[in-house]
Amino acid sequence: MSESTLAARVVRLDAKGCLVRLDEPLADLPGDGYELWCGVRGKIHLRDRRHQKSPVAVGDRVLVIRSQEDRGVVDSIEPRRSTLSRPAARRERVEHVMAANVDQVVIVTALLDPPFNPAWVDRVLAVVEFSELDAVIVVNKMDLGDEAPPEAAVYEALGYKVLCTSAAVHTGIDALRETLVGRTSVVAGHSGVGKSSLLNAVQVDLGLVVGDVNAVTGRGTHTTTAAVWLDLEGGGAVIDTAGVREFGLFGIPKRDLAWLFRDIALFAPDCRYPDCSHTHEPGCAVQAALVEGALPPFRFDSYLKILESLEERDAS
Ligand SMILES: Nc1nc2c(ncn2[C@@H]2O[C@H](COP(=O)(O)OP(=O)(O)OP(=O)(O)O)[C@@H](O)[C@H]2O)c(=O)[nH]1
Ligand SMILES: [Mg+2]
Ligand SMILES: [Zn+2]
Repeated sequence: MSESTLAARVVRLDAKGCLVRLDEPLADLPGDGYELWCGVRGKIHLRDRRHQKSPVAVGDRVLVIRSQEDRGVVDSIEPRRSTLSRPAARRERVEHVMAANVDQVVIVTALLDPPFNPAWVDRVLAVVEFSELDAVIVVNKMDLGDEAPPEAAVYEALGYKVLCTSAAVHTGIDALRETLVGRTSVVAGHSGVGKSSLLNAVQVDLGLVVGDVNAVTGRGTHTTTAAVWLDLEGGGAVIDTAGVREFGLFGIPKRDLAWLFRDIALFAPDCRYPDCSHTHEPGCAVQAALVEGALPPFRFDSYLKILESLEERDAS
């Protein structure tokens, strides 16, 4: 056979293309013998071009063919164990797979600078639940205050792991490392919350670039631009993605939304109407729970906000 295929994983996706890391090194390959920039076979592009932004995602297991000394081509993609997706920019119905073959999403927030934003956490949680992945919530920059935000206790009560950390003074880093080792994680969080700082603290040799928080806007400066796969000592890997401003909701049907909120899902079966939207219907058990104080108002607000955005999507 003139063309032999090589097993590899997609480890970087950016404007330059797709970088794969081979399972077995090639002696005559420049660099460490493992890495090859690849194009993607036409047949893969054609298969699903209208519904997916890119045919490959970081984390994909692929078979590649070496086409030149330092170039290759992705010949096939193995079926994915899981995906984390969002709608493509300006194309709501096109899927942008941010990462493939992931176990968990580490939702990184900051206590301050930028301020803790539970509505955004709830949005990501909905996507994580829909993708059937595990979620871990990290509250970073704990050095800037004395106490975790009150919502943290709510998330813990719902069964999510919450870690309070400071990359600056190195607290909670061992617990974070323990959570990451042996699993494939996507790190999601707004620009400037300290994702790269935390990963550098977990493992010194990752050498990720740390940016400044803009003094005027209080936002980060989007230092990390590509999606990158990072191997961890002791096993497992982390996918560091560009700071996501809006964690878009891809493919979530409106009627499923309530089931993605663990607390709302607890009350919803007792609503009078099985298709209750929990917004105005009589006999709504979710509304009743809200009135009784059994459902935290911020969770219900997050639900309403997302429901509205799904309604807008469906109307467009
Ligand atoms: N006080 C304090 N500052 C921190 C902490 N962690 C990170 N920072 C600072 O916050 C700023 C942003 O940190 P990054 O690690 O670049 O943030 P990021 O989330 O990777 O940002 P993007 O790559 O833009 O998405 C830097 O100035 C860091 O020094 C922390 O625990 N406490
Ligand atoms: Mg970063
Ligand atoms: Zn209801």
